[in-house]
Amino acid sequence: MLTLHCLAYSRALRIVWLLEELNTPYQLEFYDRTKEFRAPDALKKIHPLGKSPVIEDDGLVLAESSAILRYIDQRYGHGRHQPADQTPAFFAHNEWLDLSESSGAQPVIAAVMDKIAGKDTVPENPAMADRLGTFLDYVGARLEDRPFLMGDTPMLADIQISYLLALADRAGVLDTRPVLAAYWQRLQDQPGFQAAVAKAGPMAPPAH
Ligand SMILES: N[C@@H](CCC(=O)N[C@@H](CS)C(=O)NCC(=O)O)C(=O)O
Repeated sequence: MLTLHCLAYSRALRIVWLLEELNTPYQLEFYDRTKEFRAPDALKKIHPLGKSPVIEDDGLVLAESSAILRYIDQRYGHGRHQPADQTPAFFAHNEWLDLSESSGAQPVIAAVMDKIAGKDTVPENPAMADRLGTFLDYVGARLEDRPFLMGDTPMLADIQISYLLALADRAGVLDTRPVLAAYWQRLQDQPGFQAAVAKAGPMAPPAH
């Protein structure tokens, strides 16, 4: 059976969402954060990077949430959370799926860390604020005329970006972005999201 190594308040919630939605049997190994809000050393025994999510399945050990989502969707979901292979939509979806970790994660995490540190402006660093604005503008423009990134149905890219929206909301940066705030609400309304939070707790860290 597939094992998911899931750190509290982490990107691993994305994987729980997909597994719950596909009804795939899995074992959840749950890890609390350290006092410094880091991953415990135990995760380094599973994968050299020592981060979460990581899965083990049939001898395969896989890190990186986008790679894990693709693997699970192809192996257990017949690729139903991605557009048909080799179509323009398939490649566009790859861009949206990869965007979260490549361009979105760093400025969003900077914003939430500065918020937790009590800074007046988040993110405090102007270059990071600029990158955050570019990322959120791009996602917001995409959602002007569709409920989810690829149209009417949530796909892997929506599951992937949900973690960033949880953090952006926690940082308060959705307060002035109604299109993104409404999208974040639609994601939270998904049964897979709700099942994931019920199993593994919230995505964003608590307020104190
Ligand atoms: N790009 C990786 C990032 C993995 C990552 O940084 N995970 C965080 C949790 S959200 C982590 O394990 N942090 C603990 C630490 O670095 O000590 C992915 O998408 O899976």
